[in-house]
Amino acid sequence: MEEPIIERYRGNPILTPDDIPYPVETVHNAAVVRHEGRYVMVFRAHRRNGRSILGLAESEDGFRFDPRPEPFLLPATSGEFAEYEEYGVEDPRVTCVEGEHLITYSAYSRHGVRIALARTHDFSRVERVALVSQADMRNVVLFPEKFGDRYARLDRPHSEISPWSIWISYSPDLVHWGDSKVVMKPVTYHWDELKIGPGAPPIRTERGWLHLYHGVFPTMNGAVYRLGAALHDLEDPARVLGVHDGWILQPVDPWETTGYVPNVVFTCGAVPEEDGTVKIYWGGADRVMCVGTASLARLVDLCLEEGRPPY
Ligand code: M1P
Repeated sequence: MEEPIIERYRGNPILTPDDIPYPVETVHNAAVVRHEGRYVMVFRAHRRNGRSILGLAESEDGFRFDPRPEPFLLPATSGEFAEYEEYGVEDPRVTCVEGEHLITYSAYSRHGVRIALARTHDFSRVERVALVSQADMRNVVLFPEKFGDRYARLDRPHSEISPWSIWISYSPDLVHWGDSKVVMKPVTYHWDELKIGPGAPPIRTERGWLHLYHGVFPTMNGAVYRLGAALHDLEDPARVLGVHDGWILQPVDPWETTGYVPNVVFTCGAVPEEDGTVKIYWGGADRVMCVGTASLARLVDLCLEEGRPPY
């Protein structure tokens, strides 16, 4: 039998609502980064009112996480963010750029969903920077390096004419974004035909930026969320060198097929290791957190050798 592309950790799920020392119904869609020799996870959690907050957990080995006693980021109740976070904060991504950890997350309100940006140096103090998109936008991931003097991000705006595609945008200051271009689209009658969205912040490899994204297929039994891989040019990240034609992970384990939303694996973070592997983190059925390990070289090969054009 062929080796799985992602080897699931035998101890999955690695974090569940029962592990959290304050009341939550879910622990999912977490960003994970390394900070001062430890793994830091920023996760989304539903409260019993159905609205989300962000929590934080830490780990020595990337597998066993200890949650902090208090939430990390609650929806703002005053200031310019409050009006746009009224319904909750969701799906964080953390990218370390020039020594600071930048957090993008979805801010939900009666006005729709838009992206907010916050920053932290130590994961204790967190400072909101700006709302960096209009509605409706979800799933924004920053590249960990600048291109010339500009930051870059992958976006997921929504339009009825070109639904749920992945775009790229640039900024001189992290606040004002533009020069947007479409880079990848869902493919008809394919595992990611309904929608795609940026997943983990891109990882630099010798052959390109590896981007792990999610793709959605509509079935008679509801949507199925899977993970895929794409490779972007190192110098010009708007150029997609290849997209692996198949998925790299699909819901299989019981905590992926059943939960808050069934049949979902959804990534917001992956940590490259010195031995050429990458730890990929995903939410299972929007309820628990899971992790698996893959070879970076194999993921890149899949994009280049078993790839399809981006659209
Ligand atoms: O329920 C599955 C996912 O649905 C949304 O994802 P997308 O933006 O791709 O539609 C989000 O609500 C996400 O949090 C959730 O996991």
